[in-house]
Amino acid sequence: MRLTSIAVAIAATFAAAAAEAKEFRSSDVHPLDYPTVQAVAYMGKLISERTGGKNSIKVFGQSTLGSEKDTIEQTKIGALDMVRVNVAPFNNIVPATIVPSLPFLFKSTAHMRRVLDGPIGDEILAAMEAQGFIGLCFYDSGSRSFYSGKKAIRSIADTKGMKIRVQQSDMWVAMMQAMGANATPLPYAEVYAALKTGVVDAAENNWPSYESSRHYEAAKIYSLTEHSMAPEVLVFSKKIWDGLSKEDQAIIRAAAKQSVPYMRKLWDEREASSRKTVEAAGSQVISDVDKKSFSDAMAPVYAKFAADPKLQDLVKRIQATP
Ligand code: GTR
Repeated sequence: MRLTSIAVAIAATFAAAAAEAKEFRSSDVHPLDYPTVQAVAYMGKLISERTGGKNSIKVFGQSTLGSEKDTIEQTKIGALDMVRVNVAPFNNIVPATIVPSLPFLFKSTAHMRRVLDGPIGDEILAAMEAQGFIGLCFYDSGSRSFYSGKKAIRSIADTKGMKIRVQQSDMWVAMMQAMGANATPLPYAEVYAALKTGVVDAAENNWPSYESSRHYEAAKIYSLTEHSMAPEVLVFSKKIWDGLSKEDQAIIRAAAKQSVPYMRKLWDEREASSRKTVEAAGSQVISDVDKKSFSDAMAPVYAKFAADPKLQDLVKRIQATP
């Protein structure tokens, strides 16, 4: 009798656990070997270990679930559990995300990491909640620079009149306008064709994206303007989050934070190897760039997009961070 009731109790426990078992779906625009995708997969491994296999993550790469803008919307309504995107497509939704996207804001990779790892980073992540997103962590995205098949970009005189693809953000459009360019906002998956067919004259990105997207085949001149260090961000759907136990939430938060150093190691390696790959394939790297000609022209962008006192304060605190 006793044994039977114990067996029944055990079976019931297993059934409950199985019923609750969750495989969170996470979206990314990059291929499966890219550092952001690898980091979220690593985070999934930690979650699975810490929940005895109950919870896990499946990452869908290469925009298979949609563009960043679309997958952010899916995450908001709870059709998708998680999404890893750049902060840029969040700029129009969560104003605080504009700040780390601003041109020439961070002084170095170390500075950017110090800021985002500290209270300022946590404040920006927390600002996402009011819009339906649990901001889990930032990942590195290096510096973004221009590339074109048509000409080298050495100063702001060169961007005048160019058609340049940007991410889907009003701040990014304004940044290009301040450089005298015509901004064309496009989803990432459409950039290769846009470069090939001449819909745009140039795009801009970091080394790993320039390489893994094969944009280097269509635009061989990479000019080291390093105009923005807009980081990546990983968010969870608040709609789904609110239905999770406190314990599961804590496990997810901790695993996300722990995936950051893992990602950075992969990132540093990938930045170096991507640069080598594209140079070996014939990309020309322009390093005699007059960055000051660009940064001097950015005042109107700050004036318009960081005008809110809260954002101004964030900018000041970032600038004052050693
Ligand atoms: C990459 C970033 C993507 C996406 C892409 C783009 O560097 O990792 O999330 O923002 O740039 O330019 O659309």
